[in-house]
Amino acid sequence: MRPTVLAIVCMLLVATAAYGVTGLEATDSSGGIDPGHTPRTPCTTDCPEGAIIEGEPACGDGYVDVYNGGCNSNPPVYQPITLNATICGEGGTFMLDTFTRDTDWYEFTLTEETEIEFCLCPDFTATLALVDGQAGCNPPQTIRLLEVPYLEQVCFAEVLAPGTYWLFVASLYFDGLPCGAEYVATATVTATPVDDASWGTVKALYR
Ligand SMILES: [Ca+2]
Repeated sequence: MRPTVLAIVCMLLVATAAYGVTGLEATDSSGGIDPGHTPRTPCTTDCPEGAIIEGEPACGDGYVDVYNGGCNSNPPVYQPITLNATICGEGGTFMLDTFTRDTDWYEFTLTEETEIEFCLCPDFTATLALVDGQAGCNPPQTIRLLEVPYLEQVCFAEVLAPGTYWLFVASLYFDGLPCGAEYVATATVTATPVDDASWGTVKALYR
């Protein structure tokens, strides 16, 4: 390969990698999509009563996400949720200059340390991620990044410090998924922090 051709190929590879970061396709801080999470249980995308309806316009060729595309929108835009949320959303892939995918970013803010369980049941092969909003978009700082199989529910739990976080749901792939594919995601508080007074209480017992 001539040097000039090699240089062009390298530039393309770098450009592709940069796009991947923006699309949350790149590796997270732990080195990549984590395939090993359990439990995986069969599920349906029937929307439970009382759930939040995502409400994003259906994607399709030429679609520009100004609704909840998070770091992939310009300017970035996030869909606020309150915790103990069940969200019924939709995903898909389409053509926008190149093959791309609808990404959905849900934002919540914690005022105290909180343990939260996140679950996703998609009717497509999906990416589920938790992103640290404090760090912004350049690049997004991924806390967890999971592949979720078709019609299987995958969950994970995290203890999170006060701050703003983004829950990310999208097709794992950038093409081949007609828009309107459904998912149900949940974000459930499972524990609030041990009371600040507890250590003081313990010390009081032994002083
Ligand atoms: Ca979206």
